[in-house]
Amino acid sequence: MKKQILGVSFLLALLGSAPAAAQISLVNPVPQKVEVAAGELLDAPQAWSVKTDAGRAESFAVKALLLSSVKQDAKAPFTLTLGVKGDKSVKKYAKQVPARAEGYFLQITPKGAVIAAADEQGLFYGVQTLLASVSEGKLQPCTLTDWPDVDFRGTVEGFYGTPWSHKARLSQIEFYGRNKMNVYIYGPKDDPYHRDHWREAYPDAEAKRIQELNEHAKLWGVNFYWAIHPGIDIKWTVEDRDALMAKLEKMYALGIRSFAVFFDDIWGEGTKADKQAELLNYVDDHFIATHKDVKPLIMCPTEYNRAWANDEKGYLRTLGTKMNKDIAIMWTGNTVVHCIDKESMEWINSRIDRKAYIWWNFPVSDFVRDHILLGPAYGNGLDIAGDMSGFVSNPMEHAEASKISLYGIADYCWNMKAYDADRDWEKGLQAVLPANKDALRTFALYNKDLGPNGHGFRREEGEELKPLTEKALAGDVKAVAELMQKCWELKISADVLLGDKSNPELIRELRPWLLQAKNVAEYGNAVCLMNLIHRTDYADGAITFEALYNQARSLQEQMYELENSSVRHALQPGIKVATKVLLPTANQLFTKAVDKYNAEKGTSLLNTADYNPYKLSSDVKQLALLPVTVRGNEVSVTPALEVIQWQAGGSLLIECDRDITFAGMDFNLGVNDVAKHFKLEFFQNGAWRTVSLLHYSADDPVIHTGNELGGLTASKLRLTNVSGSDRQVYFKSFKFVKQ
Ligand code: 14T
Repeated sequence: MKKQILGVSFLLALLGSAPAAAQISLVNPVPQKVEVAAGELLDAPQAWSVKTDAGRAESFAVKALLLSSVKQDAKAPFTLTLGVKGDKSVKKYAKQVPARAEGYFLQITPKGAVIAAADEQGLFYGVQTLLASVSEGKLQPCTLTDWPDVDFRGTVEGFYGTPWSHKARLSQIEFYGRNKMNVYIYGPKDDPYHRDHWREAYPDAEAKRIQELNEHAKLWGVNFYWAIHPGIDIKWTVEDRDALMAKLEKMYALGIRSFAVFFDDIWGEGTKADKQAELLNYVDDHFIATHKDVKPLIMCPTEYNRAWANDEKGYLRTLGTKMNKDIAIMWTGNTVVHCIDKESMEWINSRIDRKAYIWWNFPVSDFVRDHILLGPAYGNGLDIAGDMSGFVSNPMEHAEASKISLYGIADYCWNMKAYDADRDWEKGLQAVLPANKDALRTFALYNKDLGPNGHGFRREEGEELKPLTEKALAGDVKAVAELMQKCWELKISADVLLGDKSNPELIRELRPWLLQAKNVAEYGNAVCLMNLIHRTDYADGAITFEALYNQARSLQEQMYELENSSVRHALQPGIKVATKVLLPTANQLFTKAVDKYNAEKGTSLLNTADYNPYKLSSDVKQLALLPVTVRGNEVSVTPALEVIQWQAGGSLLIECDRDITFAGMDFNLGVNDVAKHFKLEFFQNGAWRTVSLLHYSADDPVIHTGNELGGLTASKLRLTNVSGSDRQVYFKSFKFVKQ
């Protein structure tokens, strides 16, 4: 008897063969069609004899078997028959092979297994499915037919900040192969040969590394796309066109066979649709088309999201009509960071006259570097597989940690209708850290949301705590005690992870947040106890309220100090953990307990929980949420990634809770000769006092303060656009130094 399951395993559970489903559930993505044969699970074979056509044995798909712990032995009774449609070895199964690119048919019986695929890539995926399903020493007799919903699936290393290390990239590529993603677009914003110095060839050492990545990608069935970002300073001249062609040819000579050209996040000359289309058509006709083994070109437009699209000027429609139809156009959705639904796909596809290639800005965190995003990948429509030409995620600079959500994204792209973000989150955590999955899960519960950010993109975090926190805040002591338990769990998980030896790179990435989680958990503990101390059933009287109060205050300070310490990664403004529910609840409980104590005892202990001495505010929208960060004596505002629309009269205000004596200050608005348009003032003895601004040279955008700043003491400063008109500037740096 055979029973049919489509992705979900509940049917099997009902019929009493749950272990079978467990075995198939090791496979990611969820296969399109599985028929599980009745009966016992088999023990995985120790060895198998591999049968293929002679030519096929050399295929990367067959070679992938060598990584398995199952040995190859021509005499082994368990046979493994592999082939691509048309091969003699799998002739008998021709009808079973799905007529879909990258599809495969897999049959497992007690005697052996057969994989018959639509193409080599499909054969590779059949092998991956088999390897995943034997990975726990058992084998499930079954018949499986599988293919991807979306043709191109993977990631774009497209974030600002520290690019991934070579080792991290190698590991990513393997992960993509195992989880059936076939695209890795190399486009780190801070690789100079990708963007700032796009015309220049890579030095030998870098070229060699790219070559190695590309070779590695071939072994894992991943198309390595090399992206170039010429838009910042391109001139629409023959010279620049030739410079672009020459660079592409150079990359081709290194072995690269897939290419992308990005025009995002630029302004001025580079943004013209007709010029971009003309250039890319030239590249398409004279480079892509003339090299027969090159994949279709991908481009990222300047108006890459709906909020930025100017329908009247018709940038997108120009690309749609003028640019060759085989060039894919990337798209981030309704805004820069947004989930994708049917309606938004229809909107963009009708303008670009082709299916958009989705660039999903999740789990990227380059605009909220004080958070780490370990939550599930949810929110995209499950009915849009047919509306897109590809789907890539832009991940975090924390490569290992990104795998948690990438695991789910791989599944989403492959089998969209069956996608279940929460199930995949569990499986992803297991895949990333099998040795300490539970600890990682607990920790990840408090590292999902991004906090307030300019893109307005938020994630669920701590929903499961809400029933408890609401009761705790209403004075329910049992709930407070339970909340304290949660804090303990968080602290334990952080300690366990800090001691993990199974994935050192993951722990290195998580380290700032792990240390902060311990502070948050201890703080939560102290605060809960402050609310329980009067209850003899919870506290024995040995600990005083004052001691707990002092501990909580100290931890507030420690959290702040850790946030501004060298524990942080480069460019990381702070270290935020549990900011959506747990920490705000702890802060409220702190205030509540202190107020109550003050009222009872007639004391006046400080009841405020916010320890940050610096406050930034601004009526310039894009500046209002930027964190203020401290390193030693240097206080700075986190740079913005985007062009700032600084309206006439708009200002930036930084307030400190005490007086500071200034030693120096400079900032960079990315534009030459703009100092004259701004006024800098300091609040001293109840009045605003202006300090002069100057550039050291005409071609240096950095703005310095006049000598009168040195030694000046003030508690706030403000910078105002006094030019009388709106200004477009960058916000590349802003810092002052205390004495
Ligand atoms: F190319 C685009 F699709 C894209 O998303 N570009 C960048 C990307 O490199 C970055 O990682 C991502 C998240 O910060 O968003 C884009 O970067 C921005 C976004 C802005 F809204 C840069 C400037 C912006 F104003």
